[in-house]
Amino acid sequence: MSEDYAPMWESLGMDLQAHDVLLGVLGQGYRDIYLAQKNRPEGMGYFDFVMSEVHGLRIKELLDEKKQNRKIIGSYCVFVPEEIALAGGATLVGLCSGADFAVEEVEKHLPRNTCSLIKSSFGFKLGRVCPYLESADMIVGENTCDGKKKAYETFAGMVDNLYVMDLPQVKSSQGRSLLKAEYERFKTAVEKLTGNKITVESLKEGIKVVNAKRAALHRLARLRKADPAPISGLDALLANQVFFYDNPARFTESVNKICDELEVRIKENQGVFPSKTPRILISGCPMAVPNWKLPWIIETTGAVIVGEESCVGERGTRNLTEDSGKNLDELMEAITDRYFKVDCAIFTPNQDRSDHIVEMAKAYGADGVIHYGLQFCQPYIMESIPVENKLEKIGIPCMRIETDYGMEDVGQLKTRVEAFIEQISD
Ligand code: BJ8
Repeated sequence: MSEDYAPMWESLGMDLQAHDVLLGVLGQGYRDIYLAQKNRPEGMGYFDFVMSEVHGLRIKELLDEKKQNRKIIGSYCVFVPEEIALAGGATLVGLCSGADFAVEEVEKHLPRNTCSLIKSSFGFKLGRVCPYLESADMIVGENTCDGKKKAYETFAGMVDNLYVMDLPQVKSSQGRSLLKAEYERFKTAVEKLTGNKITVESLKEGIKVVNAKRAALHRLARLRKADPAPISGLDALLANQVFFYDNPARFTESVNKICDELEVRIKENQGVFPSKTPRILISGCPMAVPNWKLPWIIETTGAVIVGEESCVGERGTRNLTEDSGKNLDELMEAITDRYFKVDCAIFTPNQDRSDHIVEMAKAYGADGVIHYGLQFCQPYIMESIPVENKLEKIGIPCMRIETDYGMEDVGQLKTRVEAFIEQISD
């Protein structure tokens, strides 16, 4: 990091010593996993910079925004509409965490058999090591899986600015009405937080900005259909992760720049790995920074990841929001329509998700699907069995993996991934 950010972190009430340890691990992991890759697009230099400054410059920018009276909203789920936050003059940042921290302390508040993602969010709060969390003026929790919704009850006692959004579990007309009502309630809460009234113009602008971000990722996704693959799955995952933190306009521009470069690569038949490298689609739980374990294992074992059916990936970004509404209600309806299509495994039944996995496997020319389930994540692990059955029935091999954020199972995972790659290479 180019500057001394210690005073800034201290002003946020962070534990500097613990935070140094975290940054040390993160930096080392990034060097070993990301910078060790070969043939990376030059445009990834931007994301290397973002990662090197992820707790530095970006936090400084957010604090500068706060000085200008802009509010920061933190969120743990792709169901929280960034369009509404932006329209109200707030900045939305993702808070999900992809590393274990303060585990002993966390297990005083949560049962051991809680998924790593939830535990990590608690660990980052209890350890006081997340400057995004500490900068947020409002933290939005959502009633999705049982683990999250019960965890927020405890979390409410650890922060003084938790806002809980209720979410439907069934894609019925009642479910849609609930989502719409909750988005209206969120709109009012954002207006109260920022003191700004959301207007047709500001909401249209918010939709435009978020659509542009998503469209850039759609373009990147389409380019990954090429063989040889022009970008590694690790790098594409990083772009999907940074989506949640970066300044939206700068993010869009940076992803589009990489896409320009990839188009040239494709024309010149240059790949990040040789042509005919086995192609994997990853499907399942979201992978938050710095959870790169499984993609790193896959791509150092002779395969390339060509898509992510995940909330940090296509499930989270796949649809744009219609922006032709003429009044606030029409625009809020369009936002509701867009988010109601997100096929998170908390929904029942959830046929759309397995259909989408098949569609993605075919579209990206995947030779096989690796289903990634975080240990103790009931919704995704439960769905992984019918997903596997469906894929196998149409001749797409699938392997189900259950893991956590620990590194103890790396050897065992590598052996399984190796066997799977061998199977799909035949
Ligand atoms: S829309 S996937 S971001 S809820 S891994 S905490 S499900 S036990 S994260 Fe998610 Fe929103 Fe759904 Fe997407 Fe629970 Fe499973 Fe843990 Fe999970």
